[in-house]
Parts: sequence; structure tokens; C-alpha cells
Amino acid sequence: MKLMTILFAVLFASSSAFALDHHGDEKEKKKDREKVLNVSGMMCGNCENAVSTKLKELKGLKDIRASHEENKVKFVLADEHATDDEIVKAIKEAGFEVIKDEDKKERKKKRDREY
Ligand SMILES: [Cu+2]
Repeated sequence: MKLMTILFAVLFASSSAFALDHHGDEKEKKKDREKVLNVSGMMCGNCENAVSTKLKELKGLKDIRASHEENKVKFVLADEHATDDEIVKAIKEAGFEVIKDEDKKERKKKRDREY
């Protein structure tokens, strides 16, 4: 029982130390807010522009970069920002589709089965 108390004390101390450390690290904080979405269907710079333009209309999305070569859209979220659903919807309205990680895994599974 005493051992458990000590264990909890140690755990608590280390987790709060981590929190403090994390809070002080601005760079780490910024990295946490950067989002990368897999977007399918972009073929050229015009497609990239269509996506960025749509996303710019949303609240709290900064530093938007779309890449048709990588099939990715990256952006940084401000403190108050649009929801995931709103972001996915905006991309859809621009004519493209967000591929969720789960879909990708599912596709890979399917592919692995086929071969
Ligand atoms: Cu295009």
C-alpha cells in the first residue's frame, strides 16, 4: 500500500514537470497546432488554389499550403478555429475529398489482400 502511494507521488511529480516543460516550449506548441490532411483529386496549381481559397474563408486557419504533388493540405490552427467537419465540407465544396487515416488503412488492408 505504501509502495502504491510512493508510485503515485512519483507519477504525479513527473507528469506535472512534463506539463510545465511543455507549456514553456513555444515551438512545440506551434507544431501541435499544425494540421496535415490527405486530400485526393488535386491535379495542378489551380486545384491547390481552389482548396486554399475555400479554407481561407473559414475561421482560424492560417498558413494554408495545398500540394497536388503530395496530395496534402497543411495549415496552422489559431486558438479559435473551424471544426473538422467544417474544414472537410469546405474542401468538398472546392471539389476534392479528404481521405481519413482510417480509410487509408482500410484501403491498404484491401490492397494487401488482393496481392
Ligand atoms: Cu487542377
